[in-house]
Amino acid sequence: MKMNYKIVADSSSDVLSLDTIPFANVPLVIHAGEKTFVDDENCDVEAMTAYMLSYKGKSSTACPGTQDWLDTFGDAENVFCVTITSGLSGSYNSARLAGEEYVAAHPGRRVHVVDTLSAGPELRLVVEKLQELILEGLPFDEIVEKIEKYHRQSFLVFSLQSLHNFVANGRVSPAVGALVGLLGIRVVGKASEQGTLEPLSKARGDRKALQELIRIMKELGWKGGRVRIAHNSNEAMANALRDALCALHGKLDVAIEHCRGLCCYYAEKGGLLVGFEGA
Ligand code: X90
Repeated sequence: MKMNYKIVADSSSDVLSLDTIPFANVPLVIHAGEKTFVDDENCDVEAMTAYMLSYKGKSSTACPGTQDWLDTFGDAENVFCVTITSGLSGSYNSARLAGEEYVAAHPGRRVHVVDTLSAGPELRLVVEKLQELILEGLPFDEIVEKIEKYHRQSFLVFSLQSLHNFVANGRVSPAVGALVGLLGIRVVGKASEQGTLEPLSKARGDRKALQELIRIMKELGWKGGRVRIAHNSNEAMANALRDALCALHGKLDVAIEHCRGLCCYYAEKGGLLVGFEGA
């Protein structure tokens, strides 16, 4: 029964393609002065980073609109959308409206939108899980039930060296932003249940931040489940986390990647995002 399924995720997922199921990425965009970076497969993340370093003016981001989502559905009978947190972005709302329009125009077709209340590698986990459930041949409603349960038991933790772009775009309070003003200080935290940034502690240096991340992961029920790590120019920290987790649990399903445009912009240089299966 895996007839005509499609998975569509916004670009905060850092997922560009899938091998087995039709997939589309809906880009968010990053505006900086005269420049617009569309966070799709053509986004030159290195060039964007270099430009941002030299650019001192205001910058901002924008989520996809309803039509952007609609345009990706094609003629799929069953669509699963995976969005960045509705707590910080309008992407979920656009996807929901697109779903309503699509179903109204094509009775019998189905769209389910997952508001991950998260960003980055937690979306990748959800996309990969959806792929698995579809390949198992489960009916649509059962996949909906399973994926909603799954994302409530998966989590996102982060270590960030700067919250400048979060503050500049009004997505965290200046008080929270001030946590990481000092050189060498990282704010370590998680995506809250409302899908906002929840700082949990401060750490000096990546090594201390890693200890904090692992402590929080255990608190959230990590016992050797899948881990997806995304970083902005900090492969060393990503590798160190992978090695530490493997030392705790032996054989692990873990993958590391560099963030794409949107996550790079908000995670900023040195930032690390960790999506994982907890309890
Ligand atoms: O609609 C828009 O313009 C996009 C706004 C996105 C704001 C959040 C981006 C998060 C990227 C960085 C750190 C992880 C914190 C996640 C808290 C849920 C990832």
